[in-house]
Amino acid sequence: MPENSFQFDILTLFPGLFDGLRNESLLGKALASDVLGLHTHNWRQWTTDRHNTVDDLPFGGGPGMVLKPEPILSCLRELTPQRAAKTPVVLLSPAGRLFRQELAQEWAQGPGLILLCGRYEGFDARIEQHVDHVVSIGDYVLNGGEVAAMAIIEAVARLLPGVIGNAASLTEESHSSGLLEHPHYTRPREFEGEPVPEVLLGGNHAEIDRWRRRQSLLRTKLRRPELMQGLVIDKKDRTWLDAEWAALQAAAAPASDDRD
Ligand code: 6GU
Repeated sequence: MPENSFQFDILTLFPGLFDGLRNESLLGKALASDVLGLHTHNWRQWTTDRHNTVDDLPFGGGPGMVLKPEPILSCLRELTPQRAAKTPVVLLSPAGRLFRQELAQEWAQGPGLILLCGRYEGFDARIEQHVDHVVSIGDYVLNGGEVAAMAIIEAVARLLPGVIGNAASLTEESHSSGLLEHPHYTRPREFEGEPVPEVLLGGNHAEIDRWRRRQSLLRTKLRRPELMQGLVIDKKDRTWLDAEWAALQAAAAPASDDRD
């Protein structure tokens, strides 16, 4: 394994689900160039009974099956000595903490990640004492952790040196600054009656920067108001945002004397 490479180890009962990711352009290139390693481990191979049982009925009753702890832990114990001691072990669960960009940035410092993907109703809870993080990718339920693991792999891998060519696109994108990114436009100058905002055609970069920063603020306030909490906003930007917000409110809700 090359010194400067980042290793993903995925514990899953469905390793085939990761084949698409392996062949995808950016990630596929990074894998081929040894910047990245992606290894899947099917813990069914660590079962010891002749039916290779990975799940069992829940104590206390209820629907569904629970993933037995023994084969997962055997698999994990065989893997961890082969990895750097500080490699985080992450269990994927809709009952986890929310995965966010800051965590992607922290994990991208290396040396790798070990991701445990569940299926069925979940893992036996006693697995949790053997992991460093329990993480969810959002407030909805997936059938298993694999798609969530792929989201995390992509979010982390694209921050690694040598995976994305353009470093500026990493600092300017949504969430890296705590705000949503401003809108983008390309040709044609007019599309189905909608023109590109005039300021972007003028070549005044100070004006363009200001327009983009303000559009970021407006978009974030509209779509993700909770991200505005604790944000320090320049006084002129604040005045602009408040006026723009008031205009939008007025357009959306006609004054009461306009109504019948
Ligand atoms: Cl990490 N797993 C599952 N099964 N569902 C999820 C999730 C994870 N994150 C959001 N929904």
